[in-house]
Amino acid sequence: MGTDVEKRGLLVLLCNILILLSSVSDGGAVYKVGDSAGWTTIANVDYTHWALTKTFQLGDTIVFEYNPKFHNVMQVTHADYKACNATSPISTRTSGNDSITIDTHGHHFFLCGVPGHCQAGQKVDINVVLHRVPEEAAPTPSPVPTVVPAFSPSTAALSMPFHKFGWFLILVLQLMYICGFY
Ligand SMILES: [Cu+2]
Repeated sequence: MGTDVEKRGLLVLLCNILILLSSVSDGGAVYKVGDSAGWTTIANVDYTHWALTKTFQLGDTIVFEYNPKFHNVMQVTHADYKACNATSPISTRTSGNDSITIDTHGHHFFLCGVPGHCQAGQKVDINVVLHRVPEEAAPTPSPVPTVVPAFSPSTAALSMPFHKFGWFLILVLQLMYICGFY
């Protein structure tokens, strides 16, 4: 009986290590803004709607793909986002293929600084929430510490970007554990 308990304990430990490893090493999901249309004004993409269909998490990468002759990417404040003000951006990108890794919670506002483009809808709000709770009232500027839960992959699945292979391993290990394989 003693060895059985040891093995089960080892298994739980292994699962926890897997959870930690996958949450640390996983680069996160990659989202191309506007999907196949990319970052443009001609395709009439509703970027607000596009962003709302995604669940952004810490470590996710946002890719802006566009023709740099006609567009750019500026990260701006909420006020400048609302006003389509491109005169005082936080940062500007002009490569035509810009990858931005989101590593803080809250809203990240982007717009195209070419005159008229933001007004035409070329603006997007990337909002990273810790949990899917309504918090439209106030964006959170300070980063919220990520809590690594104890052995509970089912709840962790809702809050962590997981590598699919890591999840598969955990699932298999859990099944083996439940079925008394060990
Ligand atoms: Cu533009």
